[in-house]
Amino acid sequence: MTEIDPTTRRRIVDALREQRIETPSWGYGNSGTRFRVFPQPGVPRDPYEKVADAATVHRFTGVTPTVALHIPWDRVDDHAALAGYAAEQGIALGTINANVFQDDDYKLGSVTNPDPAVRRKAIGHLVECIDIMDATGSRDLKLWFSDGTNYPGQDSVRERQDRLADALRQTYDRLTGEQRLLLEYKLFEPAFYMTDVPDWGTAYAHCLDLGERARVVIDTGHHAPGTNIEFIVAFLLRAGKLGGFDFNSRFYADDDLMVGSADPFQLFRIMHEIVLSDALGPRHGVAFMLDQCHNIEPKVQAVIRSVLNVQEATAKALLVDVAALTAAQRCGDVLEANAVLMDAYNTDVRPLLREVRAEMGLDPDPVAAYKRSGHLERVSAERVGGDQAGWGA
Ligand code: AOS
Ligand code: ZN
Ligand code: ZN
Repeated sequence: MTEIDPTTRRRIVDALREQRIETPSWGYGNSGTRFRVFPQPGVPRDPYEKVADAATVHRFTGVTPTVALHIPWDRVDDHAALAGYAAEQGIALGTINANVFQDDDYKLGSVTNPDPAVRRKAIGHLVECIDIMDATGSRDLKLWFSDGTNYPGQDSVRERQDRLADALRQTYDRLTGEQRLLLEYKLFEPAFYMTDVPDWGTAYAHCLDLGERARVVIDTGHHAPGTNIEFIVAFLLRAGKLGGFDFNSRFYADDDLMVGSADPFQLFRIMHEIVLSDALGPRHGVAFMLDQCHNIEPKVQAVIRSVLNVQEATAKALLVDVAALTAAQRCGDVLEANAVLMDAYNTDVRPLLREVRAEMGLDPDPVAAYKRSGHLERVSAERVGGDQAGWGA
């Protein structure tokens, strides 16, 4: 990597300062697999303490000013009051995640269930989530459906698509102002034969039908192995339909490990497409969210680590010499084009990020600063009987 000129450096530093990453309330609670949930000391006992942990992450990173909520896991009597508490802590409530997958009624599906009464119940929950958004001031409703079938012939694929379209329409029509509907897809699990929203194409088609304020969410763990996720990013950005990401890492399926830990190069390739499309800043409407579960690692520290991983991938993407890349592409110089990209990826951006943090008045090493702060020791003493995130019950 050649020396960065001062103008480019300024542009990169400003972009990194402007970056926003949303952390998930469920990432702070106890989680696990169906084999075992290992409880950890100091985990939040209620949504207020999850918000407090998210605010702690923001104090050390400076780029995570919102926390995503999950309903019903984070249902409280007064969501406006929770939003007020978040503001006192220096953050805001972000995306509202609907949950229509943990009720006995949803065994055969929620919005695509063959029983109209179950579908009505599910749609009622989605509408309730929008009521909560009205109270919290959240912009985005994120929908992930576990709906699908386990056996060929179990239900009509086509009718389930009709039911899905109808539920999405009723939900979308309830949105007001700047509110958006973000539709997340997932290849499989818990349905193993057919999932009703299995891929970006299905999500995209439904969002296209719905209208301007419906967009697709890419959860990086929701694809078949080997899927070229950055292609999906580029396609959806070009179509104006990328609503955001659920970032996490996977080795096998929906592992929900820390983003950038399994395949940092993939994260860089994704961020490269974001930078090329000038979609990094908050005004572009792409929400960068984490969707992770920290089963064995300390949670707040793991969320901080994840944020740093996203920042490192972003800094590398911002370092790509786009003029040199374009020149190489235009004249068909395959190896030079690839070399330009790899040059940026192979640059150690940690010194640059330390400068960014110092400029922002933060400790240049957020993990070390967090460990020094004694936060984990303090909450471990204060919080007894921490809550399960909701997963792996
Ligand atoms: C499920 O696999 C999806 O990743 C959802 O995004 C997730 O369930 C939800 O947002 C919170 O757990
Ligand atoms: Zn997700
Ligand atoms: Zn997932």
